Amino acid sequence: MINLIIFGPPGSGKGTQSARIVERYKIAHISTGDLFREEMAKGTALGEEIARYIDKGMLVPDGIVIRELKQAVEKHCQQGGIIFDGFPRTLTQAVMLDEMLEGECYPVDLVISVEVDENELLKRLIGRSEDSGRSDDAEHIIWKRIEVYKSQSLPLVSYYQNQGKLVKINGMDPVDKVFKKIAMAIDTYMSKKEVIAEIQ
Ligand code: B4P
Repeated sequence: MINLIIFGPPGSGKGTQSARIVERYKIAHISTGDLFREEMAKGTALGEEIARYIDKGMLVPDGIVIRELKQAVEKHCQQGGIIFDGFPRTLTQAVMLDEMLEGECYPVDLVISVEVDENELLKRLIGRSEDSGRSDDAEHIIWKRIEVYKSQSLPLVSYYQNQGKLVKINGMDPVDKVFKKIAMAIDTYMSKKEVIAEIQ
């Protein structure tokens, strides 16, 4: 049983690495980005509201995010563990997650912060835009998303450092190499309950 958060700027590889983590550790995957894209694809009123934020590179308001997430957490929290991908992205969301997991569920064990420099983020997301069809992968929107990450999401690094749960991973390497580092952090935690602060 292990509950993980994968955290990082847009394009740092949260979705890419989550898929590998799920395959290896057989835990549930909750991606707020995927939940929102599904809702947008259904063309519901909620989906249209969500699109108004995502299309501009802004965060979806906390109220909507928390409502959507709550159901997913309740469904999975008694099972073998969860990886939260792209959530939390604000301090309010982080505090809400801690509260949501109290009682019936288990707390967050590790927060994997994947660090990638801005030029590399831009290169990856522009590369993805060629076939993703994602409205938020246009260059001017990518810059906006990076700016939003710095102002609204980066404060979470000290929030989780203060809880002694943060592992910084250098995410500049190829996908397999980044995954090896993540797996080392998870395996060390699972076998010794030790949090490695940083893996270059
Ligand atoms: P997300 O779906 O979370 O997506 P992301 O940040 O763009 O990407 P990710 O880091 O997962 O990158 P990926 O693995 O795909 O969010 C989308 C939007 O939804 C947000 O901007 C926001 O508006 C909204 N949202 C989501 N959650 C929210 C929340 N909690 N609160 C409010 N709003 C929320 O990788 C990107 C590319 O890089 C891919 O093409 C991949 O192949 C490539 N890549 C990955 N790792 C690589 C590596 N090591 N080397 C080379 N290329 C690599």
